[in-house]
Amino acid sequence: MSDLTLYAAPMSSATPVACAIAELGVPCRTVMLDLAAGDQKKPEYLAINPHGVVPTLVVDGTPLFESVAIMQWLGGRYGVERGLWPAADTPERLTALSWTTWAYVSYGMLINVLNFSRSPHADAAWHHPPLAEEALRRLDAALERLDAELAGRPWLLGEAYSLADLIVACVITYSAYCGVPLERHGHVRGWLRRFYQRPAYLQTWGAVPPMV
Ligand SMILES: N[C@@H](CCC(=O)N[C@@H](CS)C(=O)NCC(=O)O)C(=O)O
Repeated sequence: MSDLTLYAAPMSSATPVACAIAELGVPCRTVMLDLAAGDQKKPEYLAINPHGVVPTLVVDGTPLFESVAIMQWLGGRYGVERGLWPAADTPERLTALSWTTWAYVSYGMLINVLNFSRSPHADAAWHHPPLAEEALRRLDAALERLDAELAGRPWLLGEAYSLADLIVACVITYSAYCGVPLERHGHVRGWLRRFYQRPAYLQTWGAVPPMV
């Protein structure tokens, strides 16, 4: 068992990682940073994460950053023995890596474009309605592909729930908060509803989101 410390902030990119840790039931110290107060830009934190953002998971003294890398590592290290992550050298491991990285990198990039081009939290000078429209169109097409993947099976890897579901579902939930419509994607909505029943989800977020 490694010594783990998670640097986090409430309702942030660190929350899916906290949820994964709760799902796995591994002991982990949590250090809550106050982002509004700028804790993440203090020299002592920049020494473990030069990007000055949460989350960072310090594993036996070595920092690991980027949520998706942290959760994929947690899967390999603790998930296999708990039946929550596919074993190395299985086709399911490849599927898990594909969809989880897709969610954070490809789908996540489109969420960022959407947010920069229309979010009230982004500088109004960056707002660009045609770009927002195009991002929404591409996000919808991406959801259609995820919906097709989930047709005929309850979870991303088949019959069994895994951390792959947790990782992808957290990104899709965040996109819904950003205003990406899910109505057209019934398999995605059914899968999210199943995920929100997980005790680890309820323990971390406290309530089922209204959008499904
Ligand atoms: N791609 C990164 C994103 C990390 C990130 O942007 N975290 C935000 C919180 S949601 C943060 O720490 N922001 C503080 C800041 O930018 O100063 C990850 O998934 O780990």
